[in-house]
Amino acid sequence: MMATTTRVEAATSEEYLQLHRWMCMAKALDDRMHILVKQGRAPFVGSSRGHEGIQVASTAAIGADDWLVPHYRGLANAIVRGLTMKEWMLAVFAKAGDPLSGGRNIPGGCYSYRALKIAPVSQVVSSWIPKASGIAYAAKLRGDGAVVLCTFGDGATSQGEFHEGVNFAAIHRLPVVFVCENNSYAISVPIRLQMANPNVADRAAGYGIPGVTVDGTDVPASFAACREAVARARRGEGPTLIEAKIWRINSHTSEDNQLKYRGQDELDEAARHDPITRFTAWLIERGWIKEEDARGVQAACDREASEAADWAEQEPDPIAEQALTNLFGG
Ligand SMILES: Cc1ncc(C[n+]2csc(CCOP(=O)(O)OP(=O)(O)O)c2C)c(N)n1
Repeated sequence: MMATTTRVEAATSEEYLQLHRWMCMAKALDDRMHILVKQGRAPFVGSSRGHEGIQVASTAAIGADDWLVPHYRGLANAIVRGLTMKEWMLAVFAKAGDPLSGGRNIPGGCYSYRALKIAPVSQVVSSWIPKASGIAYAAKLRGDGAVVLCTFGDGATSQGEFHEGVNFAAIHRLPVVFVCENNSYAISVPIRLQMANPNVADRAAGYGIPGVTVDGTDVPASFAACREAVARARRGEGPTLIEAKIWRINSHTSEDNQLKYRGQDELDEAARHDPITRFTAWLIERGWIKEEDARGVQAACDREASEAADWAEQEPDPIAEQALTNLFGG
């Protein structure tokens, strides 16, 4: 049931420009966090550079009443759900007002946001996949029409929970869309040492569900594939496994130096597959944005990210006496 999606589903120029702005917001926050880490002001970045295209496409394909079960690299997913730059920076500086974890976790690593229907993010690779199927099972039992979007990396598909979660969703025809953001690496382990299949989507056949491979740096194609899978889930036809092939532009995290296992040639190639550059060119080609206006959007986002950081840094720290609040059930 392997298919390659290249068809462009009609979306309005306004929708596409909104996707572009969300991608620029994610890049601005990502770039700012790297600066803050270098300055010793922030602890850590798990970069989403290179992932923004598929992240905005998949998340824009679901609605406000649906659920997002993202992986830890899902900054652009959270932005599409409504997370603001100030909120993100409160988390980066582990401030009391951080709505993600109350300043208790590494930025983006482990959090949830109930009001935005973002289910708990975990560092335990692939542990969230059966949970996504569980949320979809609950939605089906309740008949509330909600769809669950579950995202993960290629490395996660080597874990047992991937098999258990996808298999369960397939058997019960659950309303869930699995999106594998295949950046070809699990930290330093290349995908050829993870699996013998050329495509993650090929694995879908083993569960009896459609598997779709899409170029995750192609935003219109990714959006079309995700909307189709969401519509299918909403019709009660069960899950789809979408594999978005992308390039990881930065190191796995700010604790990692990818030059130890990737050559400069490969990093240059990865930089040429920046989904923001590609999507901007696509928008310009259609006359939907001018080059200088696109640069202006990014510059405005960069300014906003910098101001959000300066603001958040001055916000109150968590109270020491409450360090264990909300961590353990009583
Ligand atoms: C169960 C488990 N094993 C190992 C790790 C260490 N670890 C953290 S991220 C990661 C790589 C995951 O790669 P992938 O799923 O491809 O996602 P990516 O980080 O590339 O987006 C590993 C092995 C972990 N957090 N959890």
